[in-house]
Amino acid sequence: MRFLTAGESHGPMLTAIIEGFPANLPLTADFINQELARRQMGYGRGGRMQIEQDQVEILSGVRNGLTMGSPITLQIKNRDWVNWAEVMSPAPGADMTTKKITRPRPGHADLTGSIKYDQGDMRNILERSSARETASRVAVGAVAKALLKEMDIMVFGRVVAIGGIKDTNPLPGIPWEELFSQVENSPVRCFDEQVSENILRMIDQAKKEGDTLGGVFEIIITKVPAGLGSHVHWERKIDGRLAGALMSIQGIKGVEVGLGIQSADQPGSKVHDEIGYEENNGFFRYSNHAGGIEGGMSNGEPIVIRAAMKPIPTLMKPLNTVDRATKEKLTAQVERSDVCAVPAACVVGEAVAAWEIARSLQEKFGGDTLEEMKERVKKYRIYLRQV
Ligand code: EPS
Repeated sequence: MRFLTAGESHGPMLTAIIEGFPANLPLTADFINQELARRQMGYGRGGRMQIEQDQVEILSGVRNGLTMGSPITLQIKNRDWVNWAEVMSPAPGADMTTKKITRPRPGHADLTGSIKYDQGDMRNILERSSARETASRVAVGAVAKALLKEMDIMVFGRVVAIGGIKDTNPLPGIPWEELFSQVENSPVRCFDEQVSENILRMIDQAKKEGDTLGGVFEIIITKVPAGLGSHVHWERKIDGRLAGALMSIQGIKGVEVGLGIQSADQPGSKVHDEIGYEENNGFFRYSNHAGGIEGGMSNGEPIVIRAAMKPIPTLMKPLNTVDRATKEKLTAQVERSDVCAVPAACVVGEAVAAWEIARSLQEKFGGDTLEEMKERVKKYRIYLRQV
């Protein structure tokens, strides 16, 4: 299973092609659109989200609401394109001056990208490095989620910190659905209402000061059978794959699994999860410090991974920089942008994690059709309860 995305932030559209997905999976544009809408929510977004109302068009691979096994093409139109048609035109004669960028933003792909690809106009870099691209990945992740749903696997994210304001409470011992629905109702995807409110104030303050905020989100994946991924070779380790997927989201600077960095501070007796056995239910762990992954494999406990996003590099009160062409010391270019996109990144985190789980599931169980895959997963789950 693989996918490619294409498209510029202010180009006509974003496109994704998924290849290797099983046939007969129920899939509708409505289901994908719900995920796209979730990504667009979140307090702290800028003017662009008022313009876009992301809607997917399924252009191939699906017929009569079911996948056919052939490549699936997804397309999301950029509504903002009408305002950029001359600037972003692929034809010779495009307007190359009105929106030209030569003053790179510290922390952005602008400068290094423009040197690497030798582009005098850094717009040619930011158009693709923009987190607008994540809309495509959320659409792809929605397809993966549709497959996981068939196996009863749920992927969900919550924000645990923004701008240094943290929800330090452990995961509340309530049913997942309850936790998820409370998170879904928070404008910053935060479970704790008081923390949510403090974060809202913090975002308002940052906006007033022309600044931006980063934060941390947590992805929880439930009912993953033990044994996805493998210890036998580096690129098959599921923690490596999930971490790589999360790190590939724009702005992410750190990822941890379970206790993560903290596990380095404590003795083994406090870190490792003791093993239990229940007849007819199989092996389990008494705690989940490992975040559901040991030896590069899922161990049957919920997978819990966190990712840290840096503050967005486009500051309304810009930092110092050097002009690409004149080498003059100036302040960075100011573009319309967001103050905080951590809640949106959290939804993107769900999508990329869902993809990696779906991919690992398909590697273990194979199957050209949904029925084959489901049957094999069902049998394996019986084995896990009896082993
Ligand atoms: C982004 C800058 C802003 C964001 C954009 C990511 O876009 P614009 O320059 O058009 O105002 O809104 O995010 C999206 C468009 C999106 O769909 O998430 C950037 O520079 O990364």
